[in-house]
Amino acid sequence: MASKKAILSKIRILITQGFATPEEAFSFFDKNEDGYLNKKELKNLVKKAKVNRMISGMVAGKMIDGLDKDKNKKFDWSEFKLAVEDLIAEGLKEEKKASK
Ligand SMILES: [Ca+2]
Ligand SMILES: [Ca+2]
Repeated sequence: MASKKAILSKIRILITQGFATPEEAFSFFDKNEDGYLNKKELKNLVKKAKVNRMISGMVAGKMIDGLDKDKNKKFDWSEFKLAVEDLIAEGLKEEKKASK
């Protein structure tokens, strides 16, 4: 099974390279336009990031468990933004390590 790091890096690449801004990614995956990414919508994002379909539901669930601050089982924009900022910061660290 793919490591957590590999999965997060795929998601980061999707958001940073597939979309001009994180806002754009958020509204793209918010299919029902309620201002939240629920587990199903997040699962779509994970699939789109080319994470193995077999584990996409689990990955989406884990993201919500770990990053859903107000525990309403879905991401609002501020939660998503924090998650993306973390992902990008993590990516920069990796790049620094790799260039040493
Ligand atoms: Ca939604
Ligand atoms: Ca939430």
